[in-house]
Amino acid sequence: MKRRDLLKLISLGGIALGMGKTAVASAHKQKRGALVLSTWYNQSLTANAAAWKILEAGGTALDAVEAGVQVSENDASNCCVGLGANPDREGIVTLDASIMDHRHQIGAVAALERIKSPIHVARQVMENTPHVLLVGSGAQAFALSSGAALEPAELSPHASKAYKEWLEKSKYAPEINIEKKGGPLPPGDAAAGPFNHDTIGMIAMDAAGNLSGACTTSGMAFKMRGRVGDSPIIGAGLYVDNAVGAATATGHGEEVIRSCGSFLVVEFMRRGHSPEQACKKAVERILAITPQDPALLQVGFIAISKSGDYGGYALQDGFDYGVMRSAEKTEQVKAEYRLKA
Ligand code: SD4
Repeated sequence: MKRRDLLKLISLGGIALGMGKTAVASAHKQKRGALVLSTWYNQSLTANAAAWKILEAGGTALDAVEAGVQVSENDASNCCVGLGANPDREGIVTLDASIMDHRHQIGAVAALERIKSPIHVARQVMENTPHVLLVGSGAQAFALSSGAALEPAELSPHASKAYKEWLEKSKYAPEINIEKKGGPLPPGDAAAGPFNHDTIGMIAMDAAGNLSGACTTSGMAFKMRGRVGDSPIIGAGLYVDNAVGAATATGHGEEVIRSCGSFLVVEFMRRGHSPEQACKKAVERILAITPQDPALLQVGFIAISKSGDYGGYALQDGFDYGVMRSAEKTEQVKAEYRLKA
């Protein structure tokens, strides 16, 4: 099914693929049990469904989040995840990813080129090296030595078109996520226009009650060469403390790094805040500390607590996330947000 059709079905009430309706954010109380959340409407339902297959078969949250975000990595039409994504301002696709499990094991890659699944390489860094983050050509060499293939350097058709359009002005001004202006656009195919986001961050709890998370992205479209965002930075784009909860972020990575955003969300949950409250407080921290004009920023967080509650919150309108709790119960939630007009 094309993602645009998928979106239509969702707005009609989600009759396909066992989907639920788009919900409005509220307090989400949940008894412990398998659960998966991921960012952005145009990919979260399909990614969650892949993660769910693993969770319902009794698999680990770690395996689930890896398989879940790989749906986006493998989707050549995705503007912002995997090798089909928008390039940096030199026209080169560079990918960032991180993964974290319930034992505080972490792995990440940044500025990785021509490798299909950055999240898998991040997991290999976690499991097969004494390190936690590999970057650039070293990360690529590690991926190749670990069995990955070197993929072609060509841009996908939609990325090539978007890059050519960007080159006409070559304006270096990372922009706010486009949904702000009037709600969600159709999914990120060429016709949908210049999406500048759609990082997938996914967090999950398995049947054993263990938490894990994964985050993977091409980062900000047309970024400076060498720019690394929050997604591969543990504590910023992703954090898991199995005793407390898990959180992941999307949006302007610089702000998420500045605030140690996902770590902050988990720490607010440790102090007793609900996942949504914790996400809100982290957004408010960003508002309080950013030297940037907040009207030009977007940041969204999602979180799961150890008790199985979940929530999300964003700085601006337009952030949604997907939630899946059973084969029948899969829905998209429009996150509450802080900057109201
Ligand atoms: C970054 N946080 O590299 C990522 C971008 C993003 O949806 O989330 N896009 O800053």
